[in-house]
Amino acid sequence: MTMPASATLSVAAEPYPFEFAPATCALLIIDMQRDFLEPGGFGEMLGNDVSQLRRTIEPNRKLLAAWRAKGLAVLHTREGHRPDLTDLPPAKKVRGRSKTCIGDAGPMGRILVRGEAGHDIIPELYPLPTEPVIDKPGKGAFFATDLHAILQNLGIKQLVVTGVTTEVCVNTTVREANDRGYDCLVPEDCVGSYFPEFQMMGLKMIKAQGGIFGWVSDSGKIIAALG
Ligand code: C5J
Repeated sequence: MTMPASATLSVAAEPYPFEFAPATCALLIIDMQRDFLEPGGFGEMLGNDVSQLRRTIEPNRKLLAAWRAKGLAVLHTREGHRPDLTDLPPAKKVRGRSKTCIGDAGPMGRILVRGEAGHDIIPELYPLPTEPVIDKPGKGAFFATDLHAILQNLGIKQLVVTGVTTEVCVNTTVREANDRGYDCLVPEDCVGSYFPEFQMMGLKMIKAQGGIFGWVSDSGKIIAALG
């Protein structure tokens, strides 16, 4: 069912209720990629506990289903680089001094390289052909991408931002979106970090100081508001 363009809904959130018009609010799902989330992927190979991210899959699946059922805008992002790595800053390539780094052979193909199995989005949240997929070379989804142009063309003013990881690509994207004039709502059960303390602080930083970067709620409250 498509929402009437004029509808305004309210979601219980922190620091105060998030008022949004569904027709001009997009669901932006950040980097739910196999290499970050799947057992045997690059994230786990680095010693991370992927269960901390995998708990976000089911809430994201339910929120995505509700968003799609209302005919609202959905966009997905993937972090990764061109196969020739010409868009990979040398500083990003060597950061971490890991033996295996971006562009090298990993458990699911070349790490964070477009077109490789590990770079793709997990099957549970796979994009529909009608949903734009933003391939981003950085942490923020607005850096070196056409995301802002697409959102403007769709008439989007507000974003529900989900995905991984809370303190890196989700936080960076919310900050970039905030500076471009978008209101951002982050459902805490739909974002994940390998590190519980970063999950908590990443969310606190968004909603602090009267919502300096945005609002925090949970998927159940958003789905209830959608009706
Ligand atoms: C994301 C990362 N997606 N942690 N990337 O957060 O490197």
